[in-house]
Amino acid sequence: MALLKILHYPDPKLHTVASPIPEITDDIRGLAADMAETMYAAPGIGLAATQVDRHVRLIVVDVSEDKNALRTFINPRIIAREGEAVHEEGCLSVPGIYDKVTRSERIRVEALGLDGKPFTLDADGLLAVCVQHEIDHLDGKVFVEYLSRLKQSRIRGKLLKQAREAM
Ligand code: K1U
Ligand code: ZN
Repeated sequence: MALLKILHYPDPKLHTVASPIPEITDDIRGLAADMAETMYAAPGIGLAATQVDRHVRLIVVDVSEDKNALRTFINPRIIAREGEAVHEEGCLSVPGIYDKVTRSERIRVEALGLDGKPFTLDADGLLAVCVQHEIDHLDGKVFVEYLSRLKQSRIRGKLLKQAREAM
C-alpha cells in the first residue's frame, strides 16, 4: 500500500469530472486500498479519487470514532434526498479551512462495492454530509464553491500564499 499525494485547492485538476468505473480491476482495488490508507493517515473521514489525481468514480468514507467502519463506493449515485441540514465541513484539499454548508439531511445512495455487487445505503448525519461532499469531488466541485465569492477569493489567496511559502 502507499500514501498518495492530495491535490490542494485551487489546483484546476480538482474540477475534473470523474469517469464511471466499467470494471473492478486489481488497479481499482489497489487504488481503493491506497486511498483508505491516505485518508486514515491525513487524518480524514472521507476521500475521493479526484483528490489524489485519479479521475474515476471511487470514494472511501469512515465516519466511525474507532476508524473501523471503512466503506468503499464505486460509481456512487444519490437516488433520493430529504430535508436540509447545515454542517461545518472541512476538506483535505483545502487545509485549515472550515465553514458551514447546507446539504440534504438524509440521502439514499446506490453504488457498487469492491466485490462488484450493487448496494444501497440510507444515510443521515455526518455520513450523509461526507458522502455528498465526496460525490461533489467526483463531479469536480469543492465545498468552498458553496461559500460567497468573497470567501472563495480569500481562501484561494491564502492557499496560493501557503503553496508559494512551501516551495
Ligand atoms: O473530502 C475530504 O477532503 C475529506 C474531508 C471529509 C469531510 C469532512 C467534514 C465534513 C464533510 C466532509 C475530511 O475528512 S476533512 C478532516 C475532518 O473532517 C476530520 C479529520 C479528523 C477527524 C475528524 C474529522
Ligand atoms: Zn474534500
